[in-house]
Amino acid sequence: MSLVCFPFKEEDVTVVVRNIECAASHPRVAAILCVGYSQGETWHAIENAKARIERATGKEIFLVLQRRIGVTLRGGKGDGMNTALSFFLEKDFPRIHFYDADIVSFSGEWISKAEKQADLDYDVVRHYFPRSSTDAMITWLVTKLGFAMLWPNSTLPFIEQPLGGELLLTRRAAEVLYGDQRVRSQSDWGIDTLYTFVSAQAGLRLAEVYIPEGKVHALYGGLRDLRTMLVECFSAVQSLKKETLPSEDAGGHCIEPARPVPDLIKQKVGYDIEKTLKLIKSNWTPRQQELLHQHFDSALVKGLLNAVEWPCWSFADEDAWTSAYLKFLDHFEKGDDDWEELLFKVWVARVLNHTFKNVMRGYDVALGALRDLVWDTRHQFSLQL
Ligand code: GDX
Repeated sequence: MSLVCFPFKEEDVTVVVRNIECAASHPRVAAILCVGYSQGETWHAIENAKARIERATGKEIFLVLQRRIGVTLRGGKGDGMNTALSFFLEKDFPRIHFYDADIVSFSGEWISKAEKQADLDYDVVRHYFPRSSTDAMITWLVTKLGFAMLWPNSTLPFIEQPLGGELLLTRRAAEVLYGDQRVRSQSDWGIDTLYTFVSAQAGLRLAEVYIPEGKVHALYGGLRDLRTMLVECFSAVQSLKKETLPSEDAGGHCIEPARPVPDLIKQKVGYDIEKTLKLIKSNWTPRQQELLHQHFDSALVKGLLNAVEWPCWSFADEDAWTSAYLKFLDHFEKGDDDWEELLFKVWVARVLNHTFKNVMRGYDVALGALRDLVWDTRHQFSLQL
């Protein structure tokens, strides 16, 4: 019988309470753990619903505040998830599931699918979803691409959603992760990268299950909403760049095949394009321009500086992004606002280029271009090893 954890900040309380109730009603679930960032409105809504759900389902609901486990990085979702791991390891449940609290399409089937794979002795089970062709731009352009450059011969680049917050860990996996200092330090959005990487490095067996209805959750506005996540996810990859992986996949990796993507998801635009167009133009400083000239290819410099005058993005094609990514891996300094803003601007230009070059040609072309980028990069970097 498993423990299900919902890390939460401030979310639509009706959705959160409904998800807790749904998970608590599942026959394979023994208890629910809600880990809050703070005692705000969502916390109080859970507190108010707790006794009623416990009575109705006979399952205990633990409501705890996240602890400060990392020391150097921002205290965010990483501290929340690691607080849950530490709680889990002190109890005797055999498995823990994590789900984002704000998912409108969450159902008991998500739990059943993960449990079934864990029954086959997989240590980690991740959920993956059909996604819009403008969604997951950090996953594709930062995490999967970074994995393909740094560890091309591993399965890491082919983990469908390496940043997904929906996953099951067995006790063994939780011990490996929580026992790792790098994981405990990663208190911010980089936590998903660390869970994925350290699981692969430790040779844990991974299964991925497909959720055909998709993950319907709170939407982003302009890409600015994703700036912190971008910086923290890139920096997490950068922090691992000298790490090695076992040459063969010790653990094994099994993926449930995907199904045709529902039209609603195919038609969705993942971010507000109009708001985003202004982002490359704004917040320039003389030092950003200096860094740009000092470290990056002249075509990228020219393109970005042109974009100050008028929105443009054609310069930010796949090759330009891959080459800029390598420069960022070498020189990027987290916490330095100019470096962070440069990373953000080049990434925004890349997302706009993808949107106007690939997405305009239809969903299948757009997804094909993202898959090809990872596949070709893996090949290119494999040959360089
Ligand atoms: N305890 C705690 N502490 N919970 C947090 C914190 C925090 O600092 N920040 C966010 N959460 C909760 C939040 O309330 C929600 O339940 C969940 O974590 C995910 O946060 P959300 O802001 O909805 O993230 P978003 O933008 O939807 O990203 C999620 O999906 C991404 C993906 O699917 O690609 C999140 O799980 C990412 O880690 C993941 O990369």
